[in-house]
This record gives sequence, structure tokens and C-alpha cells, in this order.
Amino acid sequence: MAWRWMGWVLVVLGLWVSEPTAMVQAAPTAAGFALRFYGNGVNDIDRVKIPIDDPATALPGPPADIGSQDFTLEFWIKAHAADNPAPAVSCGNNVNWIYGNIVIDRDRYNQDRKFGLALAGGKVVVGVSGDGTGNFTLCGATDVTDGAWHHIAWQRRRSDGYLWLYVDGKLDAQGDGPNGDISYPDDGVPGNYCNGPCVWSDPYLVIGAEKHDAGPAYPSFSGTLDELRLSNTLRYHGDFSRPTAPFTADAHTVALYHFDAGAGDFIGDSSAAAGGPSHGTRRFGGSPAGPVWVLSDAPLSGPPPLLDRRLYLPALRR
Ligand SMILES: [Ca+2]
Ligand SMILES: [Ca+2]
Ligand SMILES: [Ca+2]
Repeated sequence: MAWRWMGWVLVVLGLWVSEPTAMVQAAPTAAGFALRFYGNGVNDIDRVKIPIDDPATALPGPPADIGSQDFTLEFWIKAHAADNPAPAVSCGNNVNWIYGNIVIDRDRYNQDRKFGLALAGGKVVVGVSGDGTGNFTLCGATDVTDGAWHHIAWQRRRSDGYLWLYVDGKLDAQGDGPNGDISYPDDGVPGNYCNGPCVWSDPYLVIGAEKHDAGPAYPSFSGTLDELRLSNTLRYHGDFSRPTAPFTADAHTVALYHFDAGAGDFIGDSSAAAGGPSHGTRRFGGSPAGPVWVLSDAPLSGPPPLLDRRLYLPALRR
């Protein structure tokens, strides 16, 4: 009798071992999902848009409208040089960052108080235009378009406009940028440069594209991006070990995007910052169509925060 039961156990075990994929779902990594952009840069697609102001009111925007205080803007990217061919730019007192493959775009068309981050000649370049205090582009030194994941951290000190750029925890460049408040003005009026007023592009923080679709001279990022955190403090004061787990929100986190929904167009901010949330929207399209959800292979271990799972449940049910 016992042997007959043992036989059944072996048969069931055999089925399980021979078809593990049917029985056991592959567990996502701790980094969850990421977004793969394709650099289309047209028709308001292949990007993530986070509203940072309402042009119809003079109320303050959500907390993702950084720039009135110190900030740290950090994320992970993986990119190849062939997909991001913008050549190196000359840095200094100019807006040349806009000629790189644009990763983060907080531009205002032909107006002051703006900033952004791009890849030019494979290096990270960041730019700031102050409040009537001039323009500045800071060029990084490390090629980040080698197909490996890199942690990028960009800091700005509000008191004097000083900028720091870190790649994988190492200081890559620093410089004294323009002074002043570079947050989006609460009473800002988008200019009339976008086949009409730039209301659909100006008052947004845009990820993965040049926000105004101004043409091929201003190319968009093609590659994978994960874990974007915006903070209202200078987090790093010298070289540091790059993060090894997904970010968790703290008192200085004003917006936090894990990009872990894995489906749909809802881009959740899990910072729980006062005045928020600063949720965004995926704008999908192009050829190849992007951004697509991919299982993230960013080098991050540890479980994703519980808060984030709760945040995404409603989105996944849609
Ligand atoms: Ca993720
Ligand atoms: Ca406003
Ligand atoms: Ca504002």
C-alpha cells in the first residue's frame, strides 16, 4: 500500500520537475520592472509625463516641481552608444545640453527657470537656465553608453546654483551654475512656440524624450530607465557606494518612481510627500513603440517597498 502512494508521489513530482514553468511563475527581481524608451521624439509619445504646474491657476504645483530648494535627481539607466548617437557638446555658459539625447526634460520653451539632463558623446550632460541669471551646461567625463547599468545622481545647491554630477557614486563633474529659483513659476504662461501655446509640454517633467518634439536637432533618449528619486536636499557630500536596493522614501523624498506597474499607463509616485502625489502618465507609441515595460535587471536586491505594491494594485486591476 505504502509503495503505491510513493508511486503517485513520484509521478506528481516528475510532472512538476518536467514542467516547472507551467507550475511556478518566474519571480520578478527586486528591481521589479523598468521602462525601455526608443527615442522616437515625436507626437508627444515614447515618454513619461509628470505634471508640475497647472497653467490655469497660480497654485503651487505638486512636489515633483523641484528647483525652489536644493535638489538631488537620481536614477538608473542602461543604454548603448549606437542608440544615442548625439555627439559631445561644448560645455559652459550655454544651453547645449539640449543637443544631447534627452533623458530628463524640465525645459520651458524660450523661457527661463529650466533644466535637463542628456547624453552627449556618451557622457552625461546637465543644464540649467536661472531666473535671469544665465545658462550653464555641465559635462560629465564617464561614458555611460556601454550597455551596463549606471546610477546617475545630479545635485543643485539653491543658494549659489552649484552643480554636482555623480556616476556610480563617483564625482564625474562639478561647476558653478546660475543662481536662483528654477522651479516652474506658479503663474507661468507657456509660450506660443508649439503649434500653439506649449501647454502640453512646458508644465511637465518629461522622462525619456525631448518634451516639445522640436525636431531631430534635439534628439530623445533610447534605452532603459529605472528608479527615479527626486529629493529636496543634497544627499551626497563626496563619493559614495551606489545604491544596492530600490530607494525608500524619507522626509526629503519629494517624488519616487519605481516603475514597477509592469502594465498600463499609470506611473505612480510612492514618495507619500506632503502636497503630492506627483503621479505621471506613460505616453506609448512610435516605431518601435515605447516606452515598453521590461523586467528590470538593474543591480538592486531587497524587496520592493510594501507601499508600492498597494499603490499599484488599483492600476493593475484596470
Ligand atoms: Ca523598478
Ligand atoms: Ca500655475
Ligand atoms: Ca511652481
